[in-house]
Amino acid sequence: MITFLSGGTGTPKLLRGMRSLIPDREMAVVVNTAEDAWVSGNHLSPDLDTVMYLFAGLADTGTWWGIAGDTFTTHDALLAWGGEEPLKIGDRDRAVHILRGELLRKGMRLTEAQGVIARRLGVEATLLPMADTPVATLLDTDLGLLHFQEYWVKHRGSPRVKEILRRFPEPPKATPEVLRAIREAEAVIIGPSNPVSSISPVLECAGVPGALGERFVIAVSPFIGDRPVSGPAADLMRAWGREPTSQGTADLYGDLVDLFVQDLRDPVQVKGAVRLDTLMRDGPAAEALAGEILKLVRGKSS
Ligand code: GDP
Ligand code: FO1
Repeated sequence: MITFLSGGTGTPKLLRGMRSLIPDREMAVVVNTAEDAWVSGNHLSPDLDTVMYLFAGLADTGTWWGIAGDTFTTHDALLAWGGEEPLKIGDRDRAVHILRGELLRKGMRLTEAQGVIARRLGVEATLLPMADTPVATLLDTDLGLLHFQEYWVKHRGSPRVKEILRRFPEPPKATPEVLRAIREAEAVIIGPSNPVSSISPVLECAGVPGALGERFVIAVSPFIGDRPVSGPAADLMRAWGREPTSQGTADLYGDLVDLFVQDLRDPVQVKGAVRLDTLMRDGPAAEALAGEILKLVRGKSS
C-alpha cells in the first residue's frame, strides 16, 4: 500500500495519474480537514470530498471541487430568496454534506462517517480525514480574521495575510486509522499540495511526525519555477515565514522527507532533490509523473 498526504487540488491530480497504474485498494489517502466548515447547516469538507469524488469517478477535474455536471438549483433558490452562501454548493455535493452532517450529529466520528459515504459511492481506496476533531485555518488579514474559505472564496484571496492561525477545541491527534495507514505503507507520498493550508495541518496532528519518521517519505513540490500552479500558496508561505519556493517547501518539511521532488523548471536546485516534470496539465501528464514517482518508491524504499 502507498499512503498519500493530500489537500484538494495538487495531490488529487497526482492520484488521478496513480489510478491508471495501481489499484485503488492499494492506496490510502490522509486528507486535510482544516478547511472544513458547517455551511447552510451541513458539513462541508472540500478536500475529503474532492478525493472521494475522484475515486468515485465523479470529480470535476476542471475546477477540482464539487461533482462534475452537478446542478445548483438549491444554491440558486437560496440566493434568490435572500439567503447567503458564498460557496456555490452543487445539489448532489450538498447531498453528501447533508449525509455527513447527519452522521456526525448522530455521534459518528468523522472517519466513520466519511467511510460510510465513501463505501456508498463505491470508493475502494482508503480515505481518511487527518483527525476526528475539528481544526480551522484562520487568516489574520487587513480585513480582520477570516476563515480560509472566506479569504479564498468570498474575498478571492485578495486580503493581505499577516498571520496564519490554527484554531481547534482540542489539539488534533492522528486517528488510529491514519497511524495504521502510515505505518503499513510501503512509502508515504506528500503530494504537491499547499504546504501551509493542506499539508502542515496533517503534519501538526499528534502522532503523524513520529509515524512518518519510520517510513520512506517522498514529497513533491507544489511550486513550479518558483510559482504555485494555482491557489494562495505563495502568500501563505510568506505569512508563515517561509520562502514561497520549492526550497522553502523542502525547508518546511525538513527531516520528515527522505526524497524531495522538484520541477525541471525550478531556477534553484534543492540539495539532493530529484528533478521531474511535475506539471500535471492533463491525465496523461499526471500518469507520467505518477510513473516516475513509483519508480522512486520501488527503487529506494526497500
Ligand atoms: P487545495 O486544497 O485546493 O488548496 O489544494 P491542494 O493544497 O491539494 O493543492 C494546491 C497546490 O497544488 C497549489 O499550491 C498548486 O501549486 C499545486 N498544484 C496544482 N496543480 C499542480 C501541478 O500540476 N503540479 C504541481 N507540482 N503542483 C500543482
Ligand atoms: N471554490 C471557489 O473558488 N468557489 C466556489 O464557489 C467553491 C464552491 C465549493 C463547493 C464545495 C466544495 O467542496 C468546494 C468548493 N470550492 C469553491 C473550493 C474551495 O472550498 C477551496 O478551493 C478549497 O477549500 C481549497 O481546498
